[in-house]
Amino acid sequence: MKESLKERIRLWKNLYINAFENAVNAIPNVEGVLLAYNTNIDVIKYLDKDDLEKRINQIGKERVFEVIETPTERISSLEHLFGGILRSIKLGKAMEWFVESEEIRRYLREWGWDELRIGGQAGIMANLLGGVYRIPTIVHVPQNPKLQADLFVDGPIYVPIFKGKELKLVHPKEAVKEENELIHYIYEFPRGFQVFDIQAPRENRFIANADDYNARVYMRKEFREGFEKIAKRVELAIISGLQVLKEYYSDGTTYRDVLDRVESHLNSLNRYDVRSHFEFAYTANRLVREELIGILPKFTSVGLNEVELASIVEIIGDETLAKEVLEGHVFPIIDAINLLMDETGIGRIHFHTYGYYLALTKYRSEEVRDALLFASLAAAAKAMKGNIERIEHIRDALSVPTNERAIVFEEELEKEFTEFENGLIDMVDRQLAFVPTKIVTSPKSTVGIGDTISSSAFISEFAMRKS
Ligand code: 8BR
Ligand code: GLC
Repeated sequence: MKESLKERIRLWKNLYINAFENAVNAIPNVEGVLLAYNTNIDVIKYLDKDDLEKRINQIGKERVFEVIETPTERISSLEHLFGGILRSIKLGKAMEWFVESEEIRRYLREWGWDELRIGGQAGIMANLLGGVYRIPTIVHVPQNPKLQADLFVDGPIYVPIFKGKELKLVHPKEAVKEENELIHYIYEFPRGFQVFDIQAPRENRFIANADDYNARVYMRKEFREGFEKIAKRVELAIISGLQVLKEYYSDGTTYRDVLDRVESHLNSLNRYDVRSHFEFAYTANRLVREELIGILPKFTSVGLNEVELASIVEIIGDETLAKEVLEGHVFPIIDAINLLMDETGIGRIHFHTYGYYLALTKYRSEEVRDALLFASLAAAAKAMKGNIERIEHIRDALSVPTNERAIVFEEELEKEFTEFENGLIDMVDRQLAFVPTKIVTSPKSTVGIGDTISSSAFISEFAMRKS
């Protein structure tokens, strides 16, 4: 059946409204979720052209511009810092470089910020799942200083602490310690942002990471010694923060030491039948990336974007397919996620990109699509507000227009797969779900949208299938 663009948009509008109701009604069914491992403090600064140009002129524009072309990927001087920021603006790409020098860390503090937010995938998801969806949430915090604890919203958000031999769950604000402040300085810029002759092709951010704990996936004692007890208290787990691992560290340990611990956590989760999702952030080190693909069979689900999928295809597929995935066309992406499922046997793959999401599952269920639609509303709310505070903010996103460009993909999918209906395609032993997303024209900020998408889809799908 051939519908006009207008009719298709109207059909999706109805699907969106139903999905929102179904998800919101089902979410209270989730009894507990665990989020590990990376939590930090995000300080957000919205870049100002005059301020940035003045600072760059002071240290010498030429040397900064050299870094744009030959990126250092780490920061030990002001040239590296500003070169990184300008490179990110020029390419419109998200980047995260580690700050090695104490002097630069002091400079960053003095430069100041506009907003403080909880950061790290685990931290961000905790405020959403515990604070907004009101699901009992246990979150790993490598350090728990007051500045960070105060950024957790009120609600059923817990960190485990030992009282004698007993493991207790308390809100992070009730477990504050004089520990380190793990700060990530986030420099956001809008599409079209101009500095010297450089213009941002799209909105994005540069992150200067001044955090020695998450960089090594530090796990606090309660997680090292009490993990079994933690696993028993939850139905779902979302694991993130492994993207930073390096091949080896100066004290002789390697990524393998961390991954052994992660695998033992996964074994515990699987023993207690806890469904687990892995949030696959961009992992620069190829060997670590290979190892992460290697542990995917232990997970129930994985979430990724086009850059992350392409980086996986470089390993399990070939360069041509990796390139096609990056270009964002839907058919190579479908080939790539099928390949990833063949290689790892994982039961659910959630792919998200600007304009549409896909989910490939080993089971058939309309709830998979509804969960993607709900996630798209949550993403639009996050883009609009920066912080989602109430479920009503997500409802408000129903009025954001549905991306019309993705409707072209929908038509192509319909031509290719005769079975295609309401975003669902039956692929014999698998189901593919496709949804066009809501796109906010001038987002407030971009950080944390990916985490919002993956966690909202994973938990709402589970909740709806449970009810
Ligand atoms: P990553 O950080 O994992 O790339 O996730 C970002 C996701 O946020 C994109 O895949 C896209 O779906 C979504 N997104 C972005 Br970026 N800008 C958006 C906007 N203005 N409105 C809605 N979603 C957006
Ligand atoms: C990375 C960054 C962190 C940010 C998060 C958002 O983990 O280090 O600062 O909050 O991404 O997804």
